[in-house]
Amino acid sequence: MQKFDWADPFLIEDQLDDDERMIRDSARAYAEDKLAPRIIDAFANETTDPEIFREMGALGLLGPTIPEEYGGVGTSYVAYGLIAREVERIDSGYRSMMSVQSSLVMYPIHAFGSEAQKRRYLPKLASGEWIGCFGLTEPDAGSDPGGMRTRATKIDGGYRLHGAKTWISNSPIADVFVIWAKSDAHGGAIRGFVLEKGAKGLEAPKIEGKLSLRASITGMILLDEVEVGEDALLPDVEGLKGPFSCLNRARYGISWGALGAAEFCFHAARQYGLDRHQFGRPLAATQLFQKKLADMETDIALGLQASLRVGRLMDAGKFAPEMISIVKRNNVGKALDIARMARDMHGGNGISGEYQVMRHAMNLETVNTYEGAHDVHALILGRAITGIAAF
Ligand code: TGC
Ligand code: FAD
Repeated sequence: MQKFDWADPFLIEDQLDDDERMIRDSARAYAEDKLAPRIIDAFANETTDPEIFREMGALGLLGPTIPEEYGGVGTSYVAYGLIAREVERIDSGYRSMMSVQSSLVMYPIHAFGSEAQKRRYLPKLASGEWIGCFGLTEPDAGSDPGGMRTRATKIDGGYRLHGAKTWISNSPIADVFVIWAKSDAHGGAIRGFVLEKGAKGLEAPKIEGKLSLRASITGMILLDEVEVGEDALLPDVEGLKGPFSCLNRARYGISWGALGAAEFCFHAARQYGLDRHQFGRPLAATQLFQKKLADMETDIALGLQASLRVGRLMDAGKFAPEMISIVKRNNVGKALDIARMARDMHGGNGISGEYQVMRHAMNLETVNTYEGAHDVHALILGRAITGIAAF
């Protein structure tokens, strides 16, 4: 009989290959040695250290699925998920920085860009020398990006972009801006453009005072008649499937990442319950405490197994976006419940920065909203189940 491991109930470890374990170990060591010591201050002071991109780049953690010829390491989506899990075990904001760069900036340039765009941007994004951001959401177009107002107008030799994007991760420190806009020259279809910092009319002010994801800088992107050359257009995609294809990858990574945060909270609650005595015995000796731990372990184990399955299907080229909606929605929702529960199980200490569980709960509020809000993924699934769009 197999000995039961409370921290790995379904033996995920046995289901990984050597390369995946190696990448996971390297991400875990980096996260523990370099990210964990910074996070309490970074969250408290709302600071983002751009050096983190360089550090991640040096370890091959940025755009890891991109082929080596463009600076990536050409690894699997399972390995990408494992990286997200380790980074988000420390903080969702750090995973956000990594996943925007990888799935929302490097992926579209690789999948839809010209050879010249790939050569110009991907190696510097992979090394972290350049930081990227992804501009889809607008003040009046969040869950419904098809309602965007940003326009690209054809001019001699290129395009003029005008509009505003909001809630954009990394934008105030970004060198490279992937912008989605409705293009007059393409019958009003949504097209992707790659802009660079310093373009005349391009600004990216910081959104101050977030109570969530405070270690990951967020801003707007203001486009005031920004002129770009023909070479800024991503040539190989048209329509919403462009940005949605990027979101598929990022949402999948989030499904792993959120469980990393949940695992941190579960382990912390378990240890707290073993250490803390009330009524003459450890909290962990009470039935209510044990039930909460059992619920946490169950949701994490089921969620990890599901994300691993989706990752294997992605690697085999056999995934459907709705599979990703299931794991993004379920795993983030469960992680948020687990983080809130862990906060409660820590009593008063649960609200202190030192114990970290409340920070995870605050972060996961954002993770539950971005990349398709929890209920929006229910509607994506509802449409697939009934054939009726209820948006
Ligand atoms: P709909 O009519 O469903 O589709 C329009 C076109 O897109 C195609 N498509 C997809 N293609 C690839 N992958 C997917 N997941 C796709 N979903 C749809 C579809 O086939 C169609 O193609 P075509 O060729 O027929 O034109 O579009 P809709 O406007 O009805 O969309 C509805 C809905 C709810 C699915 C969509 O609007 C949605 O997903 N809303 C959520 C918006 C969202 O997730 N925003 C994320 C912004 S980025 C972000 O949050 C980054 S945070 C990063 C971080 O810090 O980690
Ligand atoms: P809304 O769309 O207004 O939704 C509000 C509420 O209404 C939600 O609960 C939603 O579920 C619900 N709702 C919406 N439509 C329906 C419906 N038809 N039926 C029932 N309920 C509905 N975007 C980017 O493009 N790039 C980024 O890098 C990025 N980073 C982000 C970082 C942070 C910290 C945050 C908070 C957001 C970020 N976003 C980014 C934006 C994010 O994707 C949006 O916030 C998200 O898509 C939701 O849009 P919204 O905020 O406009 O909410």
